[in-house]
Amino acid sequence: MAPNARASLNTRRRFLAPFAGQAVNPPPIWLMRQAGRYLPEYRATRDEAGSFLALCYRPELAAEVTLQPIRRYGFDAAILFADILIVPDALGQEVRFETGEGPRLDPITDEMALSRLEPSGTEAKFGLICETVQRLRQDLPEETALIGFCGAPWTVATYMVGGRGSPDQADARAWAYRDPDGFQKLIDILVEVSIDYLSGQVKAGADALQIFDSWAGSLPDNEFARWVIDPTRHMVDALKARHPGVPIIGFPRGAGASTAEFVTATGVEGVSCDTSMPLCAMRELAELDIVVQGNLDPLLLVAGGDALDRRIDETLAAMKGRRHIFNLGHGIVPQTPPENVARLVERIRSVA
Ligand code: 1CP
Repeated sequence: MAPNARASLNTRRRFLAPFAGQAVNPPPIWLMRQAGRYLPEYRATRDEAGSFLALCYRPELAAEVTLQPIRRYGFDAAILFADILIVPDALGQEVRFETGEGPRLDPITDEMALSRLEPSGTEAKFGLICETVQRLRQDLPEETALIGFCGAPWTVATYMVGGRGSPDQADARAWAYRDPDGFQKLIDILVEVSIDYLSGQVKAGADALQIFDSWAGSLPDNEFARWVIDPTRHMVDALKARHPGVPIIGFPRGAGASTAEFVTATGVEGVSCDTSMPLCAMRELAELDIVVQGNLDPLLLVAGGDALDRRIDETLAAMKGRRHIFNLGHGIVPQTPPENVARLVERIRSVA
């Protein structure tokens, strides 16, 4: 039996129960960016690697930082330690992470520049990431699920075109308006390589996949359909054909009123909701026969105390009886006190 088929039948992994149709109480928990700078042991391993990308490409160290939050908190799922910008880096658009400044890439701003990309040359770098997955499947506790991931084509394209993170994704949006056929070629390349990349992660032992579309919210509805829904649907169709039974979670951050359409049109089995999604809307999304993940404000994990406890309780009450996975609405921020994460896990597991 393929490793993924065995894993998805493994009822000891509570994380997978909601995908098999079961609402579990308390809900499974994991947190976006659960490995990262808020943990002193992460900072030590990152220093040992020398740079962020070196850490991603050293399977033994990447596996170690993935395991660190599992050891501390016993989350129900681990997420592979890598980054959404591994894909452009593997395509030959070199990515640099400058300390304190975020990612930098040499921008690709028109169809001509696409010739700089080498979709057939991704194997070595994807291979290193998949080696991390393999190690993790060996080293993780049997009851902990392993999530593989990549960035959605639209969000990855915003970094490739802008050359860095930006508040409005203006460069990618402008290209998409100016020359939709040319921009489509970039999206098509990303769809194809991302399918292979995720498929490799499943073959290496990932139990579930998450597709991060962090900048989905910057597009008006017709553009959202073309650059967010269509590419995601292609990926989901291809991955389902290759790996039936491996759940896929979409994270169309900021999609708001378009989230239900995203769910029904893409065929994802789970949707991760950002912090601005009202709890009553999360409950409604759960009626679409999917798993709903989210959506605590990461800043509540910085604040801690009663404010944190109250919102945890409200979230649990709103989602009780639904197929819910507890998570944040966006990634943990570096100034989060690690003890507040412990408080969160303890409260969810005791109150629910
Ligand atoms: O050590 C460091 O200083 C690097 C900080 C860091 C970390 C810990 C970056 C740089 N990436 C990561 C890991 C990461 N990134 C994971 C690993 C697993 C985990 O969750 O524990 C994942 C899933 C991501 C995904 C990611 N990277 C997204 C999607 C989710 C989101 O946060 O919206 C995005 C947009 C990125 C790009 C990126 N990578 C790193 C930074 C600082 C950024 C954001 C850049 C920006 O927009 O300014």
